[in-house]
Amino acid sequence: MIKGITFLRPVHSPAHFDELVSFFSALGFEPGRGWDESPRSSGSASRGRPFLAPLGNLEFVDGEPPAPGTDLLIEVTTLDALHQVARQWLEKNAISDAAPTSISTIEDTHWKSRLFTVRPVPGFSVAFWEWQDPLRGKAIALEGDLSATGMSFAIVAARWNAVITERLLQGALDALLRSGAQRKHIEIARVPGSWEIPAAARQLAETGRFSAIITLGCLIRGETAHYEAIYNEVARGIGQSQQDTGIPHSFGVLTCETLEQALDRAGLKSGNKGFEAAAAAIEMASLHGKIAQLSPEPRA
Ligand code: DLZ
Repeated sequence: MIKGITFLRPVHSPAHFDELVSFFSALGFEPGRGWDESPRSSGSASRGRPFLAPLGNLEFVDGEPPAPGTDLLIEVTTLDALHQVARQWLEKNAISDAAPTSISTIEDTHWKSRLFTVRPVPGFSVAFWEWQDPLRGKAIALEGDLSATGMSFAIVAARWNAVITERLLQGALDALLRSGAQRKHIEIARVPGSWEIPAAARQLAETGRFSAIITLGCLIRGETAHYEAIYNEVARGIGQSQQDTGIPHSFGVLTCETLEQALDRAGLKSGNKGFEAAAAAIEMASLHGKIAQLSPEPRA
């Protein structure tokens, strides 16, 4: 299964490395996990600083490329603001070198978009662009994105059947962090069993601090007296908290016949329902924000 794509950009000097890291940080890119290697027997040290984007693709072009002179294209949704930040960064950080740094004005392209190019260090050019029609390429529907950048989450995890719920928790954290959430913006609350999830979820939602609440638990019919009664109340309580507080709650409470079934859904044969619950929470938090910003007037 293809998971991600990385374009490596060796730089010409340590100074250029630092300048590029500063430039991409200033533009608001989410930093990935960097690395530093001490000198090996060859005598050279190396380091890397990745920058993450919610989406990427590898594109081969036959004929004239979309932005001649640059081989890195970054699609954005706020081109004018980005242009301003890039210009200010260049003014502050311009380094004297034989080949100058530069930034173009924003121009229309022949492919219904607007674009500018910037050379933050000599020998490295990048083009930023956005569609003229912001709905381009999208179905006319309100949809949440799967980027968790800037969002905060609370996870409520039951300790009962911990062998399962700890796996769900790891799956949920994996989904959040890989989607751009920061660990310091994730609060984890542990409760004794699934029965206690709704009360904790509601209290967390009522703080107003979280974009969404993720609930994780595991009820096993064979081991649970009044299984239906507990399950119904847990589901009702989580749903009611979501509706009363208006904060999205995702439902990651497994209801299984056997421990084996639960294990399958906690990362063995049938995916990890904790991961899925976190992905649903991200999407709903994003949709929640978009709906909140809808203009009161219908679209023309
Ligand atoms: C009591 C109980 C039982 C029998 N089974 C489960 C279960 O399968 N999964 C679960 O999350 N919790 C179970 N519990 C604990 C209750 O949810 C609750 O924590 C206790 O009854 C204390 O209120």
